[in-house]
Amino acid sequence: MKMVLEGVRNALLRFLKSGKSYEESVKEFIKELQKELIKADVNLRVVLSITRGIKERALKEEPPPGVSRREWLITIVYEELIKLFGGEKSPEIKPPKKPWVILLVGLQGSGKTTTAAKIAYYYKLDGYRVGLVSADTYRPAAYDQLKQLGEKAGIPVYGEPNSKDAIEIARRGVEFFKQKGFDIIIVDTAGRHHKEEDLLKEMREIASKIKPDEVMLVIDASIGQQAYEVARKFHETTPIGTITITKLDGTAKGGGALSAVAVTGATIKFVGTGEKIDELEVFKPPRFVARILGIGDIEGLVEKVRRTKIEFTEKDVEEFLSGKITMRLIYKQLLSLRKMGPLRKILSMIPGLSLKMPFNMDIEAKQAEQKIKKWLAIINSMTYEELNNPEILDRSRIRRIAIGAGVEPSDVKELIKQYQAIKKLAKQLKRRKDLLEKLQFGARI
Ligand SMILES: Nc1nc2c(ncn2[C@@H]2O[C@H](COP(=O)(O)OP(=O)(O)OP(=O)(O)O)[C@@H](O)[C@H]2O)c(=O)[nH]1
Ligand SMILES: [Mg+2]
Repeated sequence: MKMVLEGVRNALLRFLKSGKSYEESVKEFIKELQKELIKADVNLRVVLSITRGIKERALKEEPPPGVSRREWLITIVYEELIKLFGGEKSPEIKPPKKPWVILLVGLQGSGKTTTAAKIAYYYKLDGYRVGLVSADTYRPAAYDQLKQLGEKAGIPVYGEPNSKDAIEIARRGVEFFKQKGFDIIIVDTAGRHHKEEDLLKEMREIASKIKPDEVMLVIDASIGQQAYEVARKFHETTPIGTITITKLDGTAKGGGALSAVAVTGATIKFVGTGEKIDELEVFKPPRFVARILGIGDIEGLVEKVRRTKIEFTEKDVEEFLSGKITMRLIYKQLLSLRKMGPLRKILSMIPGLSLKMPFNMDIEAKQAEQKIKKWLAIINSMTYEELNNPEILDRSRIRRIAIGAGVEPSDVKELIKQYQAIKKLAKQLKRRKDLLEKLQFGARI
């Protein structure tokens, strides 16, 4: 996919390398970001609100330990851009039932026929039996166009080139494939009406006749933020289930179209990135944004920051279950507790274990937050040696750590107690795990 918003990445790189003060560079970066978003035709009000949000977070938020403020800004930009393009959610691709009927609608030339073939091909590769229906009676040789595309991809096409009744063709086409036991049926419609009302009317009639499981609106990315109005108008006529944005490869306005559609709350399912049959991608905002921000250096940084934020690796869990506990692991647990503690979730999924993590016991939410802050500061004041082997913490070390963290020695002792509790718990767990494994081993023999 050709880069929409490529400039954002360059601006970020400049920001990372800038010799100016952090505040100065943030300001400069924000200006460039605004320019880039406007160039991509993102709505001005949206541009201002998103850049204001980024600036505020950049100046106020403290990065997690081990991450510099400059690196942290990348995460902020990453997260805010994801929101701009529709959030973390991924579209549902797998049809929830069979047969699944998709009705494609959209303005003239938006790419419906091409997209119909692309989607058919996409699902065919996924192992579905897919049929195409040509219900366009306006465009000359519309049936031939779809037939040719279908032939290339090995997908059967239903059409009645001599009929003018689009609604009946659609109905019979869907019936034809249903009877043959096809999994997915895609109906291509006309965009070429003299008046827009006629188009909307036909679309409503076809929809009420064939009762599609999914109405997909196809929008050409080059209309930029006008995509908002188009999506809204179509949605008013027939509830639009999903949206595909085409020609993202050929326009600088793709950012505008994507963000405008995201604002309507509609799900962008696919994006078209070229004329060829395989130039179609499932639209996942995080992946899309990661790509805007670029591969290599920036992506690595985002990863690093994300990993600091995203709790546990498999190795951590393994270490925990093997009873090997370090302060590092506890540190991660503390960080993750701020967001629900997946380790705890993992533990709760182990059969036969209903346990409470000591960290969660009897601590009210607010107090917990304060305590977690304190504990994080304490762990930050420990040496590597102490982190890996907390047993060596004696009175003088505890005092040093307390002074470094700006807390009382009793706070440090409390953390050590928690550490010991977790360690004990891990040992019990290990015993049960060993036992479980033995039992399973025994069962296999
Ligand atoms: N570059 C590029 N071209 C595309 C893409 N999708 C469609 N096109 C081109 O856009 C033109 C119009 O595509 P169609 O699929 O015929 O559009 P349509 O909506 O069916 O048009 P009507 O049936 O006349 O309403 C064709 O030349 C396609 O090759 C895309 O993702 N990228
Ligand atoms: Mg067409």
